[in-house]
Amino acid sequence: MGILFAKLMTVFGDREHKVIIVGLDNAGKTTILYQFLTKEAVHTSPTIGSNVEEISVRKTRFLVWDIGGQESLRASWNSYYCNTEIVILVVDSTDRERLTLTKEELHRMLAHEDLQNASVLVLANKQDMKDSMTAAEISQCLTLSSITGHSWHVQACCALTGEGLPASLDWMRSRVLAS
Ligand SMILES: Nc1nc2c(ncn2[C@@H]2O[C@H](COP(=O)(O)OP(=O)(O)OP(=O)(O)O)[C@@H](O)[C@H]2O)c(=O)[nH]1
Ligand SMILES: [Mg+2]
Repeated sequence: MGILFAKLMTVFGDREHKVIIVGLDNAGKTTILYQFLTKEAVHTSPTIGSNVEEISVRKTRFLVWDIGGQESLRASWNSYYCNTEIVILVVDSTDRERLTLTKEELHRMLAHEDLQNASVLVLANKQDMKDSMTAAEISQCLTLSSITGHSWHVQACCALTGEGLPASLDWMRSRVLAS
């Protein structure tokens, strides 16, 4: 009965689903958060701490936390994990040098007990830049296929134009409605 009630609440849009946006500094997390919200590219500065916004997708409400990605801030990412349903990992698709570091952060995160039920959306951002890696290349470098305990998806996008972001929100919505 409890599960049925929770599902009905979800369908009628009464429950917020917690989402966190993580990734290295300069990946484009804050630009994505505000592109989700306003459908425009905003000017950003490096995030110290976090930003939080509510985003609605056809009556499904997400509470989206955008967390600063600078090295000194990464140790505190885990304070945001509790009750998270979706982790969005943003990757700067031109940043080949730090992809291994991103991979380590991703796999460390997914081992955390507070994220055991979370789904993972990897956004291969900055697709407008020439020489950006494709979503398939990033998927391979991050060894996403080795992730078995979490539902995951990779999506190419450009936070400046918003390309790829509506499809990302659709995936997020389908995930929370399915669970
Ligand atoms: N060319 C291009 N630039 C982008 C894109 N997305 C973000 N940027 C730029 O990348 C820079 C960093 O973007 P932010 O959104 O502030 O990055 P962040 O991941 O929030 O960084 P931290 O808050 O330091 O963790 C800004 O100059 C953005 O305009 C994109 O898709 N294409
Ligand atoms: Mg930021």
